[in-house]
Amino acid sequence: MTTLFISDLHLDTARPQIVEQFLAFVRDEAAHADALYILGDFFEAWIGDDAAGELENTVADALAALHAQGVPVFFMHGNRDFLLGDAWARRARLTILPDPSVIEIEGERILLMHGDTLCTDDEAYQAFRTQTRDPQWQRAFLSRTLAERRAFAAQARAGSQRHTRSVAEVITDVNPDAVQTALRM
Ligand SMILES: [Mn+2]
Repeated sequence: MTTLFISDLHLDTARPQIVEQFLAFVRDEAAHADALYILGDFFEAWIGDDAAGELENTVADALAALHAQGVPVFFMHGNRDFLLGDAWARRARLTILPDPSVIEIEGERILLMHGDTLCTDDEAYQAFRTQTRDPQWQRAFLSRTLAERRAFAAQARAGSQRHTRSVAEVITDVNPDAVQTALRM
C-alpha cells in the first residue's frame, strides 16, 4: 500500500521545470500508488476554472490519465488555489476534500489540512481568508472579467508579500495551540 501526499508545488508557467518534475512524478511514481492526495497550493494562483490555460490543461490531462489507471486523486484547497472549482475537478477527475479532513489508512486516522487555518495569530490573513472563502464573495469575484481577476490576484499577492515582510514570523506561522487542538480532533 502506497499513499502519496504532496502539497505546495505552486505550479506556474514561470517555473516549467517544476511542472516537468510533477509530470514525471505522476508517470513514474503516482501511477503505481494506491492514491494521491494533493494538499493545497498545487497551483501558484487560481482565478477561476475558466482561466485555465495550457499548463492547467496539461496537468488536468495527467491527473485524468492517473485516474484512468485506477489511482484516485484527492485535492484540498490551499491559500493560493482556493478558487479551484468543480468544473476543473471534473476535468482532472479529482475529488475535492474539505479542509480539514480525517482519512483512515490501514487503521490509522490521518488528519489532512493545508495548514493556513492554523495561523490563528495572523488576524489580517484570517479576515482575508474568511472573506474569500465566502460563496457569495466567490460568485461575485468569478463573475468579473479575467483582467479584473488577474489584477486583484496580483494586488493580493503584493499585499501578502508586504504583510509577510512586515509582520513577525511568529504571527504569520502556525499557532502551536491551534496545532495541538487540531491534533486532538
Ligand atoms: Mn499555502
